[in-house]
Amino acid sequence: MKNIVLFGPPGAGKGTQSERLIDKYKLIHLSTGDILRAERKEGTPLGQKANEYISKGELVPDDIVIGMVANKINENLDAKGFIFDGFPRTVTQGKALDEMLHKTGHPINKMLALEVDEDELTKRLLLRGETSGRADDQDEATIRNRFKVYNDETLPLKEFYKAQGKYYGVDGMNSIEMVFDDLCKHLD
Ligand code: B4P
Repeated sequence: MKNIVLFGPPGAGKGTQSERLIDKYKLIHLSTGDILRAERKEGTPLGQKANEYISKGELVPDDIVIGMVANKINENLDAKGFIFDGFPRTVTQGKALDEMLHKTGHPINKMLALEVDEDELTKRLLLRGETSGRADDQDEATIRNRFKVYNDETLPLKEFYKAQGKYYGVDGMNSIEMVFDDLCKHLD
């Protein structure tokens, strides 16, 4: 089993690269952002609650997200592995993920981190906001808040995985194809 965390700031290309990686390596794509947006679209209580946070660029509370991920792992215990996209986003989530995977006997192999500067990220998100309908991509102040939340709450995970010898940085400023090739080198 291959379990990979795809890491990076908002708009770094986690979703974009995950789609390609799951196609090539036949892993399960576990994107907490996608799951939360699907819940919101269906108008479930969880989706309505999540929307309060997403629309402001804040993180959805850990207990909600951790519960969703546990369900998805338990539904796919015979999978070849998972690409965790956008999860974990806090050290609490990282510790919870380690515990869940410990029970399966298949810990995280690597954290692959897409490194992109904030000007480029802002450009990408605003561009996506023109067509995606995602409110969190349309307003520059919300985008800046997402970066702040990332730096304060998510970036500490870099040290968390470094301490386990699992952190690998990849230049995410390159073209989608070049970034994909670099990620594959870490997976092959
Ligand atoms: P997410 O859905 O995880 O997404 P993201 O950070 O916005 O973007 P991603 O990095 O996947 O970017 P993408 O490939 O699409 O999170 C959304 C929100 O959900 C969070 O803010 C939070 O509120 C909530 N949430 C999710 N998970 C959570 C958790 N675990 N805990 C708490 N809250 C959580 O790329 C962006 C754009 O760039 C695309 O348009 C793409 O085409 C373009 N692009 C990608 N790579 C490129 C490249 N190499 N060159 C040029 N353009 C590129």
